[in-house]
Amino acid sequence: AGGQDGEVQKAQQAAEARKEPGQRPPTIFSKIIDRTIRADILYEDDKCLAFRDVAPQAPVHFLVIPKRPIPRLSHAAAGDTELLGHLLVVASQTAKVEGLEDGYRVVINDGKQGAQSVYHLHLHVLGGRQMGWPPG
Ligand code: D5M
Repeated sequence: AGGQDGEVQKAQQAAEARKEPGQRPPTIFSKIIDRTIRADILYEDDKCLAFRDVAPQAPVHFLVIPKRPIPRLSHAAAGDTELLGHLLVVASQTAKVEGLEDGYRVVINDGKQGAQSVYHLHLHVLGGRQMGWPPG
């Protein structure tokens, strides 16, 4: 025990720590999709889900996520074009249902500097108050 085995284990742990968060396995949003955990769902179809954010930053704040888990926007590929367009259309339609006729903000946080915390791509839709610019 110890010696070489310990070195191998240390190297494996270091490799794991270096991994991008986006390469790690399923997130809490997968559990919302499969109904393992509860969410206040506003819209669902075969490709996506919209639900209220648990920590709302505006009077109306919901997320739109694809059911197929793309970890982050920077991992999106040409084959995701139609799905990403669909998410925007669902964001717009759900905003309408939520009464955001005076406008709203759509945000995608990507990676560390984008302040992404859940590595399952999601659109934030925020409304019901005046937004500022630039964002923080
Ligand atoms: O934003 C991730 C967002 O996800 C953040 O605004 C909180 C929200 N969140 C986290 N867990 C839940 C659950 N369980 N339900 C609803 N909303 C949730 P990001 O862009 O990654 O920083």
